[in-house]
Amino acid sequence: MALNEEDFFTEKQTDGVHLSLKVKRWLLRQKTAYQELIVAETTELGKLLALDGKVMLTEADEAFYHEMLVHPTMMSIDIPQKVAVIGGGDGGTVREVLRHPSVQKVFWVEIDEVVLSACKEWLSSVHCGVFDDERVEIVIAPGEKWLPNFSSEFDAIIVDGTDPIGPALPLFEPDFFSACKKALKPDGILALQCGTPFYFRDEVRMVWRNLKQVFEQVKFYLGFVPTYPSGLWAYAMAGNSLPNLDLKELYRRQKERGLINCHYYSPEVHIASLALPPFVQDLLQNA
Ligand code: AG3
Repeated sequence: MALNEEDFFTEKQTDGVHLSLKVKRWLLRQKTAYQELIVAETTELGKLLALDGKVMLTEADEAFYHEMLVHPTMMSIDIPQKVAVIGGGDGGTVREVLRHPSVQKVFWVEIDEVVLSACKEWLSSVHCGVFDDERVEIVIAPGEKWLPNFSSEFDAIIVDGTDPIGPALPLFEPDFFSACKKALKPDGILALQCGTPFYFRDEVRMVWRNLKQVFEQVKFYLGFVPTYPSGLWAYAMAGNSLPNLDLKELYRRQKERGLINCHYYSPEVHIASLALPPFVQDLLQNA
């Protein structure tokens, strides 16, 4: 059978660079109150979740992203107990948070109920049942409206939003970061994804500037996510004082927490991810 355009999902990563994934079966295409949602079965990368034409995850590489968003921060906290996850309607981020055995409570704050129910139905390999975990409380609300209600409450806040443009923009602005700072315990840590320093130079700079304006300490680090624009993805950790953990201490914590069988995260990768190539250093220096 000849291929036609309908057999591919295409993300326009930039005006001149598109990524196309061949689709075996379209499972869901729905306009929600906030965005257009697509779930499809691809031929090579498992199921795909896309919002507003952007790849949120494929089953093949979602762990690369979720592990790197969550573990560098969670491992940097001595005994993480109370965590807020903002966004991440597919459940992958909450799944990784719950792998740290000291966690007692996760507030999972997602703006779009339709995304939650679609992911619950179609992406069980991603959420692995976290919807029914008794430590998890789901809140349907915009993160930037919900978070300002809290003071000194959370060990970690993890923001799993879409790109720092469009509807998710409030989650990258100084007002929201100030609310995060207030809602964190004194040695709590904020983690977020910041886009790609290769294509989204201005956005990455903007996030860096806004974080530096609010937090005493900010660290950027990088990971590889094959289906995201350029593959090279930036994340940030921010707090009053971020610990510098050495390999030995990371190994100790990894063992103590039973955080084994990761696909991407390891103590070595944790430390290596903080080394920024000169082009990224330059980008941030001139932010
Ligand atoms: N959150 C960040 C996805 C950003 C990808 N950007 C893009 N494809 N242009 C993903 C949600 C996964 N839990």
